Amino acid sequence: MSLTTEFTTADGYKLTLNTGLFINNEFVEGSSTIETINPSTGQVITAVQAAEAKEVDAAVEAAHKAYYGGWKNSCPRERARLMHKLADLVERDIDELAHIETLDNGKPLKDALSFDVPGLAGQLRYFAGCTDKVHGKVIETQGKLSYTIHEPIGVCGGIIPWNFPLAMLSWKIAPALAMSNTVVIKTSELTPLSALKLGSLIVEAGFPPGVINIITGYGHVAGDLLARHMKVSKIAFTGSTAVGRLIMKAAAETNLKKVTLELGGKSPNIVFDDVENLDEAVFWSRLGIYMNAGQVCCAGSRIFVQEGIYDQFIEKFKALAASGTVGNPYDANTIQGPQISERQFERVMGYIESGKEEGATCLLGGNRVGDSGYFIEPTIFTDVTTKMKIMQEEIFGPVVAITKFKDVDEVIAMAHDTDYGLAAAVFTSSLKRAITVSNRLEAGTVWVNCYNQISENVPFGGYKQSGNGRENSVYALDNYTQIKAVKINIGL
Ligand code: TXE
Repeated sequence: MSLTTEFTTADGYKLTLNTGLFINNEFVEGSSTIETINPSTGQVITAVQAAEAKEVDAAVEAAHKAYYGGWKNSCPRERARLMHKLADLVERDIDELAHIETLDNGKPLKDALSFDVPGLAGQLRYFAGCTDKVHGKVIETQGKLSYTIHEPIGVCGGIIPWNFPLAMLSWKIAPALAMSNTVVIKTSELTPLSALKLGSLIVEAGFPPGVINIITGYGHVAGDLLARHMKVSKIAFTGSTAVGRLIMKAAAETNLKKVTLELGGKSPNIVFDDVENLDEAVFWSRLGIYMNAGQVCCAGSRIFVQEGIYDQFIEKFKALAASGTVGNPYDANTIQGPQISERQFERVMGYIESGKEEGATCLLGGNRVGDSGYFIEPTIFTDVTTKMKIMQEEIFGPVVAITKFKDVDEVIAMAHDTDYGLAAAVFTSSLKRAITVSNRLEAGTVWVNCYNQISENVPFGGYKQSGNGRENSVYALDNYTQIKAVKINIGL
């Protein structure tokens, strides 16, 4: 059976897509298949193999064998060499990887080229540099020599979403590999293709079989099996808060594997009337909500604007939001592609309806774009109250709610009126205000005079129900190591 499919993208790029499960450095058949859809057209791209119990077991066994067969005690310099080599190959094949990402996910090709694929290479290189920089401590204790060692954990599972398939994969594999763990990644059933392509590069880079395994499958089947597997010692999840709870429960009911979660958000973006440059605040605020068609966990979906500049902000923001091209993601002018699936499209449209029903004003958009694919107009709601559904729940689409505020206390109270705490932003020209408001905000990231600026060397993660643990930066290494204390009696 062939485990590849030929495909030509809308801009004429010829692709050979891997469709097998990547286990033990080989592409293999699964127990069933899943069709993956091009969200720009609604048409099937191809069917990929899907993992069920047998294949999840095979992937975990491969990772387990690779861990005890040498990777656990591998030389840091060798791990770094392999990770840099993989990054080289990712950079070599950036066009191909970006075309696959755009095909399967719908994001503008220029975004995949400038953010997603370089992000993957960047993660690999950053964490390659960490392989030989994690040390224990010597601790003074009377009559004993005490020291600590940071050891790997073992087989690490990663369950990733569809909004940034390659980037999310890299957040899970790079720190794990650097710290001598082996991995099994379950991609989203909606976007399996780019990760499977990476499988070929993993073999070419020379990683030993079983160190990195990539499987596709349904969440409630393959994802649940991975979260419950007794030989998986740690699981990292990015996705919805509802499934995050299930992952924790699965871990609690089985081997108490370590769990890190990166979940949803309803991030506040606060614009004070002392901004130095209103156009810049509008530019960043637009990027904050409409990037990736609003399918970003830290999207600035609630904008709070101080009353002195409210009318001006609304006018400029509406004009800018209306100006971008929504459509074919391979077109260089396109700023916004489709929602990922029909289900997500319907879900976002449902939120737009609920906003209207609850009495908010739909100032811009609110409609489907075109008659094929899952495109939605950039949408703005005003006249909102904090208890409306569109102010409380993560919409995960190009929909923003804009609210007027008077002073700092009022806006902090409104900003905190949500279960989430992933990110926030403050626009102001006052250093004091930037710092004091940042300090008060309950969020894992606060951007000042910018938005959605994420890098591999700065930690990222949530307060409140947006998750636990931090990804990116040296903080992420804590998730992939366990500390052993050794105490030697030296008889003094
Ligand atoms: O997410 P799911 P969905 C939010 C966003 C979006 C909503 C629903 O609000 O509208 O979630 O999206 C796997 N055990 N985010 O339904 O289901 C699934 O296969 C184990 C925020 O697509 O959480 C996929 O690999 N795994 C977000 C992954 O979980 C399970 C990104 C995410 O899918 C599982 C995506 C189970 N029982 C959605 N059920 C972010 N934080 O960036 C599903 N999965």
